[in-house]
Amino acid sequence: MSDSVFCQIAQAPEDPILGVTVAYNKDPDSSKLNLGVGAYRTEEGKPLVLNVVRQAEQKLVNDPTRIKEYLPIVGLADFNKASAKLIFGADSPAIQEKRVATVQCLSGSGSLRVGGEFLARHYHQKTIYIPDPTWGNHPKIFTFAGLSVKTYRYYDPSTRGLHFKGLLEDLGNAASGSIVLLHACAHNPTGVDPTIDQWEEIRQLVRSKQLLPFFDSAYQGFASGSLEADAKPVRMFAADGGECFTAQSFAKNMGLYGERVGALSIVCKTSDVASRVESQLKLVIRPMYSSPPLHGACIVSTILNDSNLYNEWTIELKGMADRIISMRTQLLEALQAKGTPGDWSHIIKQIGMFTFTGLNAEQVGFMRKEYHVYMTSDGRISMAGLSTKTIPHLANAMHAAVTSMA
Ligand code: KET
Repeated sequence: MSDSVFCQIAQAPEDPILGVTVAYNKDPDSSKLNLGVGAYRTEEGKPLVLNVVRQAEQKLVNDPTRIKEYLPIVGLADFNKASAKLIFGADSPAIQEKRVATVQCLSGSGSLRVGGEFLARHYHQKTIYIPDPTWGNHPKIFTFAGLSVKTYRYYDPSTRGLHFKGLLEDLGNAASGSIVLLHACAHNPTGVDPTIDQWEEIRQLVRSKQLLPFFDSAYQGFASGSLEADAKPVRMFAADGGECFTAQSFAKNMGLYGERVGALSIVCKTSDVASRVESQLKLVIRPMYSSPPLHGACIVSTILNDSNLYNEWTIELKGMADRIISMRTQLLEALQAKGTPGDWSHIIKQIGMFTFTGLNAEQVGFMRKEYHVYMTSDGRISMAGLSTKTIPHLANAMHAAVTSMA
C-alpha cells in the first residue's frame, strides 16, 4: 500500500472548550465533574429537555399536515418574526417599520458566521473589535468569515470587574466605522456585564464614532432570569434608529443545543435597505449550507407563537437561571466555610452561566489531575454544571489548588 495522500497531516489539538468534554468522557473516575462547556444540568447532574420543548415536539408529531420539505434559504418565516420580536421587543419600531432583516441560522455560531461573511463582502470596514477576553470561537469565526480581528479591553483582573475606562479608550481609538462585537448579556467567560448606565455611555460612543455594533445574544434569559431585562442593551441600540447586528441562539435558553437553532437579525435604517440586505444574505447562505434545518425552528416557533407555552417557557427559564444563581451562593459559602484564602465575592457578583474564578492554568491542571474536576484552562467554570451534591467536591478541589499552589 502506498502512503496516504494525507500522510503529512498534523494531529490538530482539541478545541479549548469542547475538548474538555472529550477529556472528561475518557476519565473513568466516578467523582469526575464536567464544568467545561456551558450546558445546563439539573440538580441530578442530567441534561434537561424543557417541558415546553417536549410539549411543542408532541404537537408537531401529532400534526399530520407537517411535512419535511426544504425550508427557504432564509429559514422558517414564523420563527424569524418571533425571534426578532423576542430580542427587540414586541413593540419595536424597527420591526413595525420593517427595517429588520432576520434569517434563521445554525444556532448562535452560524448566525455570527453568516453576519461576519456578509460584512466582509458588503461593509467598507473589515475590522471587528472583540472583547478581551471573549468566547474562544469568536476570533476564529470572524477571521474565517474574512474580517480582521482586534481586541478592546474588557476585563480587569485586579478588580475582577469591567475595565470600563480601557473599553472606552480602545473603542474611542478604533477607526471610524469599525465593527464592535458586544455580548448582549452574561459575558462569556467573565460573567461581567456593564451596568445600564455604562451601556448608555457605550452606545453614545459607538454612535458618535459611527462604529457598527454586532451583538452576540447567546444567553437571553439566563443572566437575570428575565428575557426583557437581558435584552435591554440590544433594545437601547435598536431604539436609537441606528444600524445593528444581532446573533441569537436558542441553545441555552430553550436547551436546544444540538438542534442548532438561532437567528441573525440586521436592523437597517429603512425597509428598502433591509430587503436588499436580506437578498444578499441569501447569497451568503445558499453556497454555505443551502438552507437551515427545520425541526428546531418549528419547536421554537411553536413555543414563541403560543401564549401558554411561552408563559410556561419563561417560568422554566427562570427556574434554570435561579438554580445557577443559587449555585453561586452555595459555592461562595462553601469556600468561606473552609477558609479558602482570597476574596471570592466575585462568584456572586458575576452573572450568567459562568464564573471566571481567577484560578490559573496550573491550578486548573491540578484540579483535573487530583480531583477530576474539568474546566477550561482560563479558570472558567460552568455554574450550570454544578449541583448541591457536587459543590463540596469543587470547593475541596479549589481549596487544595489555592492552598497548595499559591
Ligand atoms: N456566543 C457565545 C458568547 C457563546 O458562549 C456560545 C457558546 C455561542 C455564541 C454559540 O453557541 P451555539 O451553540 O452556536 O448557539 N458557548 C458555549 C458552548 C461552545 O463553546 O460551543 C461555551 O462557551 O461553553
